[in-house]
Amino acid sequence: MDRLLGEKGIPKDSEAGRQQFASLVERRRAEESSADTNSPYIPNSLFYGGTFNFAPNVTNALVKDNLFDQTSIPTNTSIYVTYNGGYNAYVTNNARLLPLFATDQILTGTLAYQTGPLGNYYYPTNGPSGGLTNLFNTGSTWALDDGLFYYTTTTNQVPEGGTVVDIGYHYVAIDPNTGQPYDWDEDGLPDYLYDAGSFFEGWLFQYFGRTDIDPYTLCSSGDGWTLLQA
Ligand SMILES: [Ca+2]
Ligand SMILES: [Ca+2]
Repeated sequence: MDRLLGEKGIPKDSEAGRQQFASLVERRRAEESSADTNSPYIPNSLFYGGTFNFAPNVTNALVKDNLFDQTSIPTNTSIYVTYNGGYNAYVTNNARLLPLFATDQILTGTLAYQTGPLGNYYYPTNGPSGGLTNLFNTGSTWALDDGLFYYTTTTNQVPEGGTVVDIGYHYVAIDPNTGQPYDWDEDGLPDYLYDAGSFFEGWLFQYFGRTDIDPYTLCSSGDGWTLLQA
């Protein structure tokens, strides 16, 4: 896996009870089961060729907003019944994850990826119907909710911002003026490291190194002081 994302776009290895990643898996075999007792959580990835061997054994395993570009997908429905899916895109006449979801997309055209500053799988901003441009704003939720506010799928580097998430892999958006990730508040910290322009989350990240805590709660030392006071 090339990239691990937490809910707020902050890299992390794992979270209690589930694996999660948004990845670029290029011509490789990905095995996703719940054999380690974690529930697979797989949003916004590109599986380019290769094999996606999915056998979750838990109904809350999530696979959404991914692009499977001619990926081999073994049929494992003798192992699992269903999963939290839909909003995945496939290329016509290729295997799909079972069971099928009505919200899945079948692409019928050539997938004309473009090379950009961080890789080779950007989408063109314009293109024929049935291709990559079909994936714009067709995901299952807001980009913000997937921690992708400052990420992009396109070579023009326009961040997702407040739009519906695009299906597939995202790169950190690069500010054309600086050649670096956007830093709109000019604090020297790339904005993608924290969430959606939230200065509070930026502050949490700066002082606590994480955003999933409430500094006003009591700290664990038992002295009755909050994390801020401790
Ligand atoms: Ca979008
Ligand atoms: Ca910043």
